[in-house]
Amino acid sequence: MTGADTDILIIGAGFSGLRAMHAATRAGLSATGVESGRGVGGTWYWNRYPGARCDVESIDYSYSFDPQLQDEWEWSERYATQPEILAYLEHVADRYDLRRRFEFGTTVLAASFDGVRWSVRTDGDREYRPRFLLCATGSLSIPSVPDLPGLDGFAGRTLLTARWPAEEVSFRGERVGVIGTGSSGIQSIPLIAEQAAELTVFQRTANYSVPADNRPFSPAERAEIRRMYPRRRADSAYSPAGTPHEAYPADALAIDQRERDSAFQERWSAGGVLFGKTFPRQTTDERVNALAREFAETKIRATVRDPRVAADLVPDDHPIGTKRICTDSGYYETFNRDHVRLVNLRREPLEAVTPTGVRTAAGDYELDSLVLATGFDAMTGALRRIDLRGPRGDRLQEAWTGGPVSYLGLAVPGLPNLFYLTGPGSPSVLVNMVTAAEQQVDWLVGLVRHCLDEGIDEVEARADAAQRWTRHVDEVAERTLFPQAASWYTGANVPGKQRRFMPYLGGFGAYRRACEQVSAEGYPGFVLT
Ligand code: N01
Repeated sequence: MTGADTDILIIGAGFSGLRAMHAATRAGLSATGVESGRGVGGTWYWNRYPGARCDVESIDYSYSFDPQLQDEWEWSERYATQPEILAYLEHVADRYDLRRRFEFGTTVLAASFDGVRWSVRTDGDREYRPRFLLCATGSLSIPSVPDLPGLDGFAGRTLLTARWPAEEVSFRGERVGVIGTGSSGIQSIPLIAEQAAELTVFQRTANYSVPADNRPFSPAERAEIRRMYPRRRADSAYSPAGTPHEAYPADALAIDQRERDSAFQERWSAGGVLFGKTFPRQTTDERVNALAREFAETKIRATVRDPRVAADLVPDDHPIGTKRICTDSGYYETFNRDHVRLVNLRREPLEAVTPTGVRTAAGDYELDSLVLATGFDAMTGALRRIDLRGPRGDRLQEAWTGGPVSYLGLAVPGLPNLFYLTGPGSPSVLVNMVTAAEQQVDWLVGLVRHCLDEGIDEVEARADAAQRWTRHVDEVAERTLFPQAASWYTGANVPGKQRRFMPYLGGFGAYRRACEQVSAEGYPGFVLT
C-alpha cells in the first residue's frame, strides 16, 4: 500500500505531534501521521508506572491554543497523574478528530529526500511521500536499559518504568528491587513500597527531590483558575520557563539568612522543580547554589530517621537544579519504613543480576521483581534511530556524531524540509514542554505555509546559521553550572554517547523572540529555493 502524497508527515502523536496535526490541518495543509504506540499520548502512553505524574502544574501543562478546550477540561489535581494526562490527550484527539489521521503501531525506520518529496519507510507496509517531515518523536521516548551482566537470566519479573504494562501490576507479598533513582524511580518507589513485602532501592547516584505538595483542586480554586487563566497564559508566553513563576526578587547573597531561608521555605512548600530557581543566579553562581543545596540537605536529614541512610540520600556530585529536580510524594519518608532498604551502589557496586536477584560487592539480594527506572537515550535517541538522508547524501546520524548541531533547535543543514520539535538546541526539556511545543508548532506551520504559498520547494537550514546557533547554545550553557552534572541533558547517562549540553538554556521567552525575529526578517537562516 502506498501512502498519500501529503504536504506533511508528522511522526509521533504525543503532546507535540497532536498539536502539530491540529495546527497543520487548520492551516490548510494535508497531513498524515505515524505513531509507534497503539494510541495517542507519547510519553504519557508509555510511562504508566505507579506514581507517574507530571512535575509541571496541570493547569500549565496543557494546551493554550483553544480557550474553549481550556474552559471545558477540569484538572482534578495540582500535579496531574499519567492516567489523567493520557485521558486529556485522548479527549483532544477526539475533540479535533485527529486520531484518524495517524497510523498507530507503526515506527518510522528511514526517510530520504529526493529534492521534491521525502520517501518515508516504516515497519508497516505503507510508504509515505510527504513534502515536509516533522519529527515529533519526543525527548524521552527511547528507554535506556543498562547492560547489566545476567539481566536476561533473571527468573523473576523484570519491569521497565518507561514501558510499563497497561494492565495493573501487583507487588503484594513480593520482594522488589528498584534500580534507578531519577524522577521515575523517585515517583514509583513510595507506591511500590506500599504493596511490597520488601523493597530494596539500588541507588548509584542520589538526586535532589522536592515534595510536590500535590492536592486536589477545591471548587474555589477551580473558579479562580478559570478567572486567571488568560493572565496566566499571557505571563507564561515570554517567560523564562514557559510557566508564570518568577524567582525571588532579591539577590540571595545580599539578604540575611532569615529572609533567605524564608524564601527557600516558601518555594520548598510550593513544591516541585521550581525550588531549583528560587533565587536569580542559583544555577550560575556556585555560592547561591550552595545555599540552596544546604537547605535541601537539611530537609533530607530532617526527614530520614537513620542518619546513615540520610547521608546516602544527600546528593554530593552536582549543583542542585543542574539535573532535573525530582518531584515526589513521600519519597524520603519511604526510607523510614522497616521493609524498605537503600543500597548504595557507590559503596557496594552492582556486580550482576542473578537468576534470583541482584548481586553487589557486599552480597546477594533475593528478589521476585526487578524494576528498572534507568532513564532514556534522551533528546537525540529517537531522531538518531531513524535513518534520515538528505538529497546530497547528508545523514543525521553522521551530522550529529559530535553532538547535535541545529538551527534554532528545529532544522539541520543537509536535510531540507525536515524539522523536529522540542529537541536539542531549543529550550524543550528545560521548560514547560507543552508551551514549548505549541510555540514551535505555530512557528513551523507558519514557515511551511509560507513555502507552499510562495512556491518554495525546499527550505534548508544554512550551515553557517546552524553553527552560529549551536555555538550560542554551547556558550549559554557554559555560563551556567549545568555542564558540571553528568546528566541526560549532556548525554552522560548513555555509555559512549557524545557529550554536549543539548537543550537551550537562554530561556523560553528569549528563544521565542529569536524565532519571531527570524520569521519577521524572511527566514534569513534558511535557504529557500
Ligand atoms: O531517568 P534518569 P528518569 N546501574 O536518567 C540509574 C522526566 N521525567 O526516567 O545517575 C545503576 O533521571 C541512574 O543512576 P546514575 C524528567 O525530566 C519526569 O528517572 O546514572 N543505576 C539514575 O538514578 C527526568 O529527569 C517525570 O548514577 C543506573 C536512574 O537510573 C527524566 O524524565 C517523571 C544504571 C535514571 O534516572 C528522566 O527521568 C519521570 C546502572 N547501570 C521522568 N543506569 C515527572 O514529570 C542508570 N541508572 C515528575
